[in-house]
Amino acid sequence: MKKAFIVGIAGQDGSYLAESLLEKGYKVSGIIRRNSTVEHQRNRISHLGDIQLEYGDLNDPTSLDRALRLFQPTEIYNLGAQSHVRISFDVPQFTTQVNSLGVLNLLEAYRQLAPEAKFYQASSSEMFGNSIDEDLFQRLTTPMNPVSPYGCSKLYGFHMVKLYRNSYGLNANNGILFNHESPRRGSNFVTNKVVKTAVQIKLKISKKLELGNLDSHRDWGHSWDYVRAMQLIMNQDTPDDWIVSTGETRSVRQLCEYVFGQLGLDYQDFVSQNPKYLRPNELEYLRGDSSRIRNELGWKPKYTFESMMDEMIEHWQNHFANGGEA
Ligand code: F7E
Repeated sequence: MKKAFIVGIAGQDGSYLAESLLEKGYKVSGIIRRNSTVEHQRNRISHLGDIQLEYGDLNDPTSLDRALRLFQPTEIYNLGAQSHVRISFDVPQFTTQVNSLGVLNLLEAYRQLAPEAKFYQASSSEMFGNSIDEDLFQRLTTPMNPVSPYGCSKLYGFHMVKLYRNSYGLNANNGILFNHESPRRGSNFVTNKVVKTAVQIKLKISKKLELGNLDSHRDWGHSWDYVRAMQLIMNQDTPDDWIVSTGETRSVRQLCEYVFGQLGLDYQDFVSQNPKYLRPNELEYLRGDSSRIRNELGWKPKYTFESMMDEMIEHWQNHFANGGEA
């Protein structure tokens, strides 16, 4: 029987992945961190019946050992991270401990206790920083020059996965995923922040939306499509590194224009810039070349930018119609 162990199972990607693997007949397990508001911690996975959960932390190697001994996975997914780029400037050490040393801790536990398993590392397009090829795409050969503590910490994890693959013959894979969103995205990431606040403005619960840089460009896909890419990567016999992206790019301004437009509003009447949301250093432009995973593994996203944003708008409309918290 296939047994998946997911670090970060309570997060956006972890919850979609767990759901999808359960449907495919996997036994699914994961670790969650201790949190003072226990009610909020399992929001994204409370609808999933049959998963095994233990407390654990990437920074506590004993908890990783214990989990691997207990669950004996055939597939290990590391989706755990301090994943907020701006916040990584406020807590650079913590970000590094989780996103860099945490990966090392998990790789060591994997090497020693479950070396027959396959391993997936959530690597990120933030590792590219402002490098871009002449045709305005990023791909595996594009130099990686990160511009945030988050990007630097992820680059360490990326290289360690390759090192463990090459040194110990492990089936360890990197998926370099570009931004991916959904109704389950935290509302301090720009897509869900814009959608949630625009719906609040439409309902007159809110009057304005303050953002940082409106001119940065992102390649935004849907988390549901991206966890399917993770599974395709893990179904290969030979370990490798893969780019997962839509190949389209839009600015934060275009995002606002679309979302407010869908609600019959003009974003320019409500959106202003607050320097508080600017970053000490910004990654300006992301657009990924995912032709290899499309051609070789047959991956194709189901969502378009528009259908994804429409789903997120509907989610927040239903949330407030049902008396959900502002
Ligand atoms: O920012 C700009 C901001 O925080 C997107 C993570 O999943 O993707 C994500 O990182 C853009 C940036 O995502 C606000 O400056 C403007 O240019 O939604 P975000 P991110 O930083 O791209 C990568 C691939 C990851 O791996 C990360 O884990 O939007 N922006 N105004 C804003 N961003 C936020 N959060 N809030 C604003 O008010």
